[in-house]
Amino acid sequence: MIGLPLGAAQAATTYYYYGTTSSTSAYTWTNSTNTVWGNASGVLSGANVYPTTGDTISLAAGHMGAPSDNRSVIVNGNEQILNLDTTGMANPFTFLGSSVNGSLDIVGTVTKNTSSTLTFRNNSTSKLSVSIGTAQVSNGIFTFGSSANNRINSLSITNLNIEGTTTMYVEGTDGSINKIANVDMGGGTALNKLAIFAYGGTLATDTGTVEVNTLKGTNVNSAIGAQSSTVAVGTGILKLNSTASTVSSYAGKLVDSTGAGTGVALKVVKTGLGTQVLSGGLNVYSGGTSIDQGRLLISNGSGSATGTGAVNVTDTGILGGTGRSTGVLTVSSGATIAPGMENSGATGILTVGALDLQLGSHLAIDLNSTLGTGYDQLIVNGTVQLGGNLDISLNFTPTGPTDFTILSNDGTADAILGTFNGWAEGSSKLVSGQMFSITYAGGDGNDIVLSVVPEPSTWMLLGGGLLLLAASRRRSSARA
Ligand SMILES: [Ca+2]
Ligand SMILES: [Ca+2]
Repeated sequence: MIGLPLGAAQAATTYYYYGTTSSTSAYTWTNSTNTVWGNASGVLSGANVYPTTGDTISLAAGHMGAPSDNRSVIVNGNEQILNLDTTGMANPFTFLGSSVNGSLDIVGTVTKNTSSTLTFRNNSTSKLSVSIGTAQVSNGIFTFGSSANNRINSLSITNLNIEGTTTMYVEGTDGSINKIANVDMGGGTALNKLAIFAYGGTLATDTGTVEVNTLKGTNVNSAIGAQSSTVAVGTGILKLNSTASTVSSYAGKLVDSTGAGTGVALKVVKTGLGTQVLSGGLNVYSGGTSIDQGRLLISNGSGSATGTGAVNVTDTGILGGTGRSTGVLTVSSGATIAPGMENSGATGILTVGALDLQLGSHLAIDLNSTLGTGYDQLIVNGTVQLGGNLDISLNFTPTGPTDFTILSNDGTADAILGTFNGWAEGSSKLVSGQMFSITYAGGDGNDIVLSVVPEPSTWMLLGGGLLLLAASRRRSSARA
């Protein structure tokens, strides 16, 4: 970012764009009485800040000719705008790359609240990088890159709030990562959309990425998806790079196509040490989910929070929650499945597709009580292949023989393949001072059941207690 100009505080002024023709041929920026800056060639040029601290430039109606006119300015160099207000904007407007690679830094707020399209893009021969402090979008189309030949070189937004019936497009160059630190898809029920374009979409390997630190919103009709301007190949990647210690929750949809244009696959990648919750039940993306770092919690009551594709938990990633996922689930060495919401200690029932718990991976099970959801359970719809570690956290004192169905394998026919590391069929082990035994043929025949095994002395005490209780009851009934 370019530094703000220093100087004495002054009253904020709004400057208006007066385009005299369509395209880029001539424009001026004025306040109500004076032409303040601008030039005849329609270029923001040189290392400039337009206007000064606290000022806003406006693309308001009444200053830009007929509503059908397309207006644009070329960004030629590294330019800075403080605020951009499109209240009342009636014309499509474009900030356009020039013959040299340039940047546009809008350090304050962009307000986008009319149906006219606001575009930022490269031209066919050079690149434009855009950074924005806060973008408040509540109407129309807000687009970065507009076609296969006119993408955006890079995009960085600190805070993005999308509300209303709005679509935002991001089409970066191949392999580029566009960053939107905090995305809020808003509340309500409007059909707002964020579309991530796969670069050109002409090759299967083409990708476009939007990286997000926190993704939130309670609107279940919000949609984040992948698109292509040409043909349906390539992948749009939503990277959830959650900042450490942050927890954000998104209730909207994750889809292959947001509806306009040709669909390509959306892939979701979880990185960063923080937690992202996905609670929507209408996620139908097909590009798969990779959880490489931090925690992805799913809490959907129906459908599949992770779409239809495969789910891979790798490195130090954790998949948890109380929701449902249908894709084939592979957990690599170092990675963890932990039913229940939030951090360790919470219990819940997590439903997943076919499970491959590989050597060195972990299934973390909290035992907090004997009640239905008082202990963690994994429901698997599909095959179960085991080789990882079973990590038991015993958080209460069992008072007698107790069974915990920690993994419910669908049906009765498909036997579990393999065992947890160090837990052979029928074996017993001491965990937190308590002896447990395990079977992989429990429940209806193919479920994993962990049983508390009282020590012989405990049995005797327990047996004695029961005798005393029985004697006490006999005496009580004798007195009645
Ligand atoms: Ca748990
Ligand atoms: Ca079963």
